[in-house]
Amino acid sequence: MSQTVASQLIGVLEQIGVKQIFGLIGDSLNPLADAVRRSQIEWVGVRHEEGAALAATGQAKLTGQLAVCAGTTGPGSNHLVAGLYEASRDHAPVLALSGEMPRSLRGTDYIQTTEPDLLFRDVSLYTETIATAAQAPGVIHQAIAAAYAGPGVAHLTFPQDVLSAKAEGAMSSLATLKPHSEFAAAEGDIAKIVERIDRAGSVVIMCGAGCRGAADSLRALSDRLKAPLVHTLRGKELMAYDDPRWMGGLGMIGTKAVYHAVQNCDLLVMIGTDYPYSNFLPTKGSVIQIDERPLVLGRRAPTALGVTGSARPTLKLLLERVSAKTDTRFWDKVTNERRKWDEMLDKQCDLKRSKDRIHPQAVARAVSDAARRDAIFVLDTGLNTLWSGNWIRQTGSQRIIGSFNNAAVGTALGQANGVQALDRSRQVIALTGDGGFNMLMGEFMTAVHHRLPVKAVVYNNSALGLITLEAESVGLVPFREAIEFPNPDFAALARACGGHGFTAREPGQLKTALSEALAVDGPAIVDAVVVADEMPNMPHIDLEQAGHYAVAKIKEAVLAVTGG
Ligand SMILES: Cc1ncc(C[n+]2csc(CCOP(=O)(O)OP(=O)(O)O)c2C)c(N)n1
Ligand SMILES: [Mg+2]
Repeated sequence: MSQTVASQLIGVLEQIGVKQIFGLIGDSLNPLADAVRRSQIEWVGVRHEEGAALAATGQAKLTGQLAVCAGTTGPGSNHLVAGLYEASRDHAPVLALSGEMPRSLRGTDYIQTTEPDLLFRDVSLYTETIATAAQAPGVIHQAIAAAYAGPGVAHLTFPQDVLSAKAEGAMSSLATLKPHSEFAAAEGDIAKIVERIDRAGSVVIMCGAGCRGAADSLRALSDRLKAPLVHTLRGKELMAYDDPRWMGGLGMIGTKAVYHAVQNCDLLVMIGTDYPYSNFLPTKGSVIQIDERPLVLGRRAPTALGVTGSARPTLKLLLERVSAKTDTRFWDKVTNERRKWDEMLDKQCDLKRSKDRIHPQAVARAVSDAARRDAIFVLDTGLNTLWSGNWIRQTGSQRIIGSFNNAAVGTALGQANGVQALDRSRQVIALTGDGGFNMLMGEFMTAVHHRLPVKAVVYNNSALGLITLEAESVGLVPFREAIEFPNPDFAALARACGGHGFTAREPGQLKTALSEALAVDGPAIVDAVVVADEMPNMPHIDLEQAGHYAVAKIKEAVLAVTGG
């Protein structure tokens, strides 16, 4: 049988190391599925295309390698878009494939008509419709190159008749389709950084996701400069929580010790981070930023020196050059404050805090304590991000991914499925709010279907919890009818789907529910019923906001008494 465009595409993906395609089959994708059927690539059929995009994104975020998802004509592909924003915002290389009606029907307002290149324009670095077989090799190459170059999303639309057409030509440059290499900062820039570091009294090093692989150099630099290491949420996973240099995070998912360190140091060195919350960054003092992306330099804080370079090789050069510092007073102060903060965290997550109610912090800490040393945590968005982000104590060999730039609710389970599909023996734990879990609950069936032993821990507060807080923080009365909702019995749901279900309603049940869930062979849900009105910590106390809380609390109390 002669090669079709579909089999040519699948052949290319196989050769560059793609192992799975996440998708939901339909008319126009039939020729593609037929090519997958005859290949080494596994087709992972999902229940909702957003789940496919999220699964591919989860893989790409974790590995930095191209991952692939597919949706069929019109509505099928439309469903991919929301999930793809995860890849676009977190710079993960994903190739999205849309099936499309045969070319002869285009432009006639036929059923399921869309303009995929328009629809995918915003989320993609590259989007193209392949109109002829001869065009396919070049355009497929360009799409994958674009996904890696961003990194980000590339999108291709294949009309059904093009997919099944006889292939023309071949792709010649597969070897170039890979993640870009790291590069060190230029010699002149290194000299400027060294000069500023040598001149500074206290130095703080802020580490983002771009520091992956550079933990040893960061430790050495921290020791040499007596400089606390602080991190963004995406950087949290890089070192163990109990490394004395790893002082904690900056921001709402962070500590007061770190906030003070960042505000009071003489020099903040930001490496591999585009940390967006400027109000937590110094307004005075001096900032140096080192990043591979020239575009991100200096845009979040007044920055005295911006340098392009990858973290690992640049740190190695700096280590050879910076002078050692001996004064540990700043370091000691931060360490001291950090110890106090950690003690406070321990108290807040103590299961004995209440007899009959589970505080959400205790859920995060219990998951963290029970997880394997190389587990992968996938966090969802909401109040639950604060609980998971602040109370998980990472080992340094665990991974933590989430929706940290897109901040989308309902993204954890789909991403967890993709990550689990890479290695079914690795422990993957999705930590999600009940609102988030409800959104793509059907993806639990994807896990059951494909024997993906994902564990989903649901913080069940019967509410879109963060929205209560958001309303209160601007002085509004939370609109309870819009915020609260009923839940199914998640444990029963898990069992109805063919998975395992566990419930914890009281503190005494939490550890057993978790350990049983982590011990079972297949996918499981832990329904953790938590206190709904828990207040998060405010490492950065904003008095104006605190005032708004008070106003809202009073308004609420009045409503409760007067009945509105
Ligand atoms: C897709 C999406 N829809 C809506 C929002 C706005 N939003 C942010 S947090 C949140 C509440 C999430 O509720 P839940 O999953 O129950 O988590 P909780 O805050 O209760 O822990 C909402 C609706 C969003 N960020 N993403
Ligand atoms: Mg909730």
